[in-house]
Amino acid sequence: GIKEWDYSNQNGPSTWVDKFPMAAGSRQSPVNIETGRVETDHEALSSKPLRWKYPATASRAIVNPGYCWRVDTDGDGTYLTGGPLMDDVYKLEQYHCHWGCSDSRGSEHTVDGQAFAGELHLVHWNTTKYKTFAEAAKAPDGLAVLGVFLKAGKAHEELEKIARLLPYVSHKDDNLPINESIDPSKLLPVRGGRAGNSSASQNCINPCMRWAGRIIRPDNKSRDWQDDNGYWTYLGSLTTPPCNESVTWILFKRYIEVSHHQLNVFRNLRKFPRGEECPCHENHGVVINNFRPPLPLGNRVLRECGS
Ligand code: 1SD
Ligand code: ZN
Repeated sequence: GIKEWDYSNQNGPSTWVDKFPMAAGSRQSPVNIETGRVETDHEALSSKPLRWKYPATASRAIVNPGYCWRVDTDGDGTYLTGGPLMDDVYKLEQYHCHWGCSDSRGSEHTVDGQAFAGELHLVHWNTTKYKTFAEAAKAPDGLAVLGVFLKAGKAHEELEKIARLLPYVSHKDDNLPINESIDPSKLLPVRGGRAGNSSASQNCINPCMRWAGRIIRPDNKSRDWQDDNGYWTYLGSLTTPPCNESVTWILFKRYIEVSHHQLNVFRNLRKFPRGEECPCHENHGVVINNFRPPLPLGNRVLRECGS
């Protein structure tokens, strides 16, 4: 059938606005992060650390929606709170990934104009204020997405569990229950120990208060942002249609490493359903370059936080 949207020349990001007017809004994602212009949160946007917890059993099924791989989760027992989210408690709904055709592109957000090989998104919704994910997805403070950049390098152990399942969901609409433990917190680039009971890992990033007094970073890049165990945050949108302006973005400054081979496994997923003919004129119908290019930050403030 005729696709509503995708990443091709014909139905790609520049055309989404025709069918999804929200894509033309002033609070769109992704954006380019100019590290020299980030504001340190000297107002102490929140005096609370950003905290999260995911039971090791949270990952329930792996899905191929035709434009990425996605792991649907059982939100029970998961939470993300603090930092820019203040006291509201968000639950994990799913996580998924964006990647390129080569290791030099694939992320949605860029840092000083540089793209990474991929970007992982952990999508959460505000259970303090809303009753369902769908309701939250329409609200300005409804969703929170944790973003993690992927860089080609060493193989990633937790992502390897996902890579091993992908051949079973090679085609669009394929869906496979997950019967092993795939721990979303092991996908995050945060060092440090585990706390709490053994069935769930918990972690946190210290309050923005720690940054109090360090006013806007001078426009020099002498300090390597990769050394920071912190994050950038701004208000944005879903990066796929309908591009709802409902997301508080939280992007880790540290990347995780994933091997070239693991990225190639991602690049082998198909955009078309099992049994349908391969659209061989389009890269054999494989899912590649499933990222939206950056949009203007406009009047929005991009803050950094962390310890
Ligand atoms: O691309 C995802 C999309 O697949 C869907 O999961 C949506 C949430 O309903 O989120 C976007 S994104 O903004 O997290 N990329
Ligand atoms: Zn995404």
